[in-house]
Amino acid sequence: MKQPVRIAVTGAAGNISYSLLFKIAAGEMLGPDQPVILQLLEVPQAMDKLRGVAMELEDCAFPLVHGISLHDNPFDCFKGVHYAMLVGARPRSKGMERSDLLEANAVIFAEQGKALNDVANRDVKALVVGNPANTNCLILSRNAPDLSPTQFCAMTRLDHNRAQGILANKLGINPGDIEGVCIWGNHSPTMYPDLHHAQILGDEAAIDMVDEQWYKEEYTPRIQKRGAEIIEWRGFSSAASAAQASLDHMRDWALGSDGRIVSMGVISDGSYGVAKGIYYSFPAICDFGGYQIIQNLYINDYGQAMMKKTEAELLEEKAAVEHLLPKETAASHEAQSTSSRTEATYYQADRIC
Ligand code: NAX
Repeated sequence: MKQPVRIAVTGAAGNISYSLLFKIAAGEMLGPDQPVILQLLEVPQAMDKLRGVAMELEDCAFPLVHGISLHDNPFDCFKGVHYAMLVGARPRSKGMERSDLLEANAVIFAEQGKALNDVANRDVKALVVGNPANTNCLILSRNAPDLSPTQFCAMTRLDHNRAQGILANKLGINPGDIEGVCIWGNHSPTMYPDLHHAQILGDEAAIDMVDEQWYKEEYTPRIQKRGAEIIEWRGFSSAASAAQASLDHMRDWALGSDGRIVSMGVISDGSYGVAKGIYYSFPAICDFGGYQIIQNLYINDYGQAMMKKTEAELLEEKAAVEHLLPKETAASHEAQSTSSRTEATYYQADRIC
């Protein structure tokens, strides 16, 4: 039996966690032979609700769960954690400007970054789900100067999965037959869902199988605004699909993506001309517990304009919280120049160009 690993989940009494925690406990994230200790964080007002969730976890009698602890303080919650799923965030309330939302979350993620820096396992992998995810991730990482910025990611896997699922439905094929879909940029309506590198069953270019007008005028805005579409129909924001995506992201990051391309919001090292130092979603391959940004994909003029637009939004968000960001460290400079290693041998770029 393997040693248990410690997994922190924040916002653990919320909607996404209500699905995510049970999947982790069932072994869907790290495998059926990996015991886990769940360290759950909530705000003080939600501790009773969290206790109820913990009771339900207990009632499932999951053999892989070797412990559950409940916290209202990140410095206690993050002690020794190997994985941190940061789901909890401050939602936008009435009358709140975008800059207020960024600042309110900056406070939360600055504290959580300091806590990870001080008490987490030195190899911790932290995934930010709570919105605005990319900029929250930047704040988190900058407040954890002893950890590498490559240990932090913002979640764009839900957008990636949506892009794959909706394309599969359009073409009448299985989502598993599609490879190479990717999301560039921010987890927001400026993101760029890119089909130009996607293939069907390894030999047909997906972009050739769809009408250009449909791709640009229906598909792209639909992926960009899918969250709002779900709210319109369901009355609540995406929860089960977000839980599944966060689990997919962490599983692939930890165990490898088996040669498949995934979308991850990672620290930009300047690849594709994207400004360094922001968390931008790139196509990546995961292996050996790390990720590599895929290099040398051909980006047409349309794609370049889309990528610039979402980059500009991230730079604006960064500017709005700049006064709250600690100075960059030598480690973060190094990560910005080394997070994508072009010598990757296990990925052949020409397969999908
Ligand atoms: P809920 O409002 O159901 O749950 C959030 C929970 O976080 C609440 O229980 C709240 O008490 C807790 N919380 C707030 N501040 C906290 C703090 N400082 N420490 C610990 N817990 C805290 O939201 P839910 O539907 O679960 O969504 C969670 C977050 O995911 C939201 O920010 C949401 O916008 C974001 N999403 C991100 C997605 C992505 O693709 N990156 C997609 C899904 C989702 O919209």
